[in-house]
Amino acid sequence: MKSQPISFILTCIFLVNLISCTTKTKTTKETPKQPNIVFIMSDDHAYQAISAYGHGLNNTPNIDRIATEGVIFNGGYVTNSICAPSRAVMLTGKHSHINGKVDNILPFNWDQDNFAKQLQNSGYQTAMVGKIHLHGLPQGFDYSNVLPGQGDYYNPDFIENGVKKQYQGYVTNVTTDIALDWLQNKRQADAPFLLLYHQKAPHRTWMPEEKYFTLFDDKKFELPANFYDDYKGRPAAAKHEMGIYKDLDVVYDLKMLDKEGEIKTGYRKWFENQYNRMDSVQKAAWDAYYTPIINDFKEKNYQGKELAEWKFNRYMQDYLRTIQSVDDGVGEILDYLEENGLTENTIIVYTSDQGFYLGEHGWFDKRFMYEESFRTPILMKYPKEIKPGTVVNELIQNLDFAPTFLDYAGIDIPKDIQGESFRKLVNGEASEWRDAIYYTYYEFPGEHHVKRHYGIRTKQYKLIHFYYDIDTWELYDLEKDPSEMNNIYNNPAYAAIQKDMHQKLQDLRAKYGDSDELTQQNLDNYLKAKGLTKK
Ligand code: SGN
Ligand code: CA
Repeated sequence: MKSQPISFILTCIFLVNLISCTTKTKTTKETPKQPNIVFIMSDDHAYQAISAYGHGLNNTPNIDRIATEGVIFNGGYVTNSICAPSRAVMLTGKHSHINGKVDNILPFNWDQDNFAKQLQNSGYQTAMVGKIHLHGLPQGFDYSNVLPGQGDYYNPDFIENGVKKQYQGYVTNVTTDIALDWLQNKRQADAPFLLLYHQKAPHRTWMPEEKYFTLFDDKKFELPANFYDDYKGRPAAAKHEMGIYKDLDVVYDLKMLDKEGEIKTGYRKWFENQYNRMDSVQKAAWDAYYTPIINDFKEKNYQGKELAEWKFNRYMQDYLRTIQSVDDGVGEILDYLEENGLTENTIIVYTSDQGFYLGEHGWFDKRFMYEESFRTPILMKYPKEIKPGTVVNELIQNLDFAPTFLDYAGIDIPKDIQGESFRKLVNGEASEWRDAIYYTYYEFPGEHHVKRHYGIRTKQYKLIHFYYDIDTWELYDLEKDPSEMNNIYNNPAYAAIQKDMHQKLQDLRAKYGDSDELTQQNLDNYLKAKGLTKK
């Protein structure tokens, strides 16, 4: 090769550097670092019990911060108001009849695709911490440390990457510590990350942390207007086993475990098992708080209405106390991200696996397609893109999380995902959005006795079909009757609306690939799994 003068070589080096520099700047602009995602989910957290939703029951300053610094969704719903199915929908972006996890009983197939797998394949570091309630080793996660099944409040067992071990302490704090430890010590700092940080609380039996034993001691919670609901015109609702008065167990749910054993209830033994997980120091603190309440309860010997209202208040106190620890944990995670310069490029979502009744219709628990359990809190922040104080009222569902995260991460959304990314909606750029959402519930015959049903909700109306050992329809005008007390199905004034809602339901079932045949198949599988043959 002919030799070149030095000036020519220098010019070449300069040019190469210039080109590579320009290219570098361009590359950085075109492919920005993908956002980190912290997906916080708690279990059975009613939107009524988040102060950002304005119900005035309690104060959740840390959860509220997510809304203040980002967006709050007033139209957040689930597709199936029960734990494991809700989580399966969240992971897959597909309705229960497609992902197969239709109830808490039938198994979940981890081999199917989920959004964590997608993120992992594109270079994300992924972790799952806390409650997942889906059997088997979580797939799609580099690290998992999860509660077996429902988990326990005190000194809980966890399964770390498939290996079981017990932790000392209160479950909510243990879960937060594991999440912080992963963020600080286990993840690779040079890759974007996905952290699923999922709390067991405030799930039944609402055992509070010592720090919050006395919170709400002097508070008398106001009864919801329909606490004494008579379920007129709603035969499926009338058959429930989730009444605060009728079904909450005084010892198991309300902690009246007297040492003399004079208070005998059906679930006393179950609560003893939970109580006995505590060590002597924890038990001493527990007894110091609850013994005077137990003695007072025995002395007062409440009956009827007085007992119902005492139960309601007792329930609310412990339920809300467990939420206070959840809120503290959210604060710790937010602080960690801030202190480590991770706030700007991290999407944080707070949600629950479904809503919950706080005395509305006289109930605790969930499952029904009525608003309090169908709706779920959803709050999200992402400073890079979302304006602080944004409010979204459109109908979104847990079905939409998977495609939304993939959208933010710049990953193609697989065609078979049924949810839609709500990124554009949040940014005010969506020219159209869905006008109806679909719901299914399958766990019957089962605990709490909520009959199998499916239905749709639009902005103003809701149509529900209860089936199996009943065949009833319910229609609500949610603007006139937001508490769903007045079933207007077959009311001539709503004939046209009813017809339209039936059509919409049929269209939506077809769109999502659901049918009477599939419904029947799911029923047959359920009855078989439970060893039941007839109604
Ligand atoms: C447990 C609870 C029920 C609750 C289900 C489902 N009973 O079985 O009250 O409805 O979980 O909850 S308990 O006696 O075990 O507390 S879910 O959130 O996991 O779906
Ligand atoms: Ca739940």
